Amino acid sequence: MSQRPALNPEKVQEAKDEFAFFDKDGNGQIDLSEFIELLTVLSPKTKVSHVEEGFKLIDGNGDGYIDFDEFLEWWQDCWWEY
Ligand SMILES: [Ca+2]
Ligand SMILES: [Ca+2]
Repeated sequence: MSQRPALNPEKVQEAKDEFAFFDKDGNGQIDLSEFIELLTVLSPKTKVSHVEEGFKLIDGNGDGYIDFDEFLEWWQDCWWEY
C-alpha cells in the first residue's frame, strides 16, 4: 500500500485554497516573484535569499515553478501533524 497516509480530502482542499492564494495570476503555478511577494507580506523580516532557498526546496523538479503537486507535497510535510 501507500507509504503516505491516505490524503485527507479536507487537507487537500485546504492546500488548494492556499495554493490559489499564492497563485495570484491564477495560471496554476506559483512562480518565484509570487512566492517572494507573498512571503514578504506574511513575514516582512524574511530575507529574500531565504525565500529563494525555500522556493527551491518546494520546486522539486527545478523548473522554476511550483505546481500543485509540489505544493501539496510540501503542505503535507509541513502541516500533516496538525
Ligand atoms: Ca502564477
Ligand atoms: Ca516545479
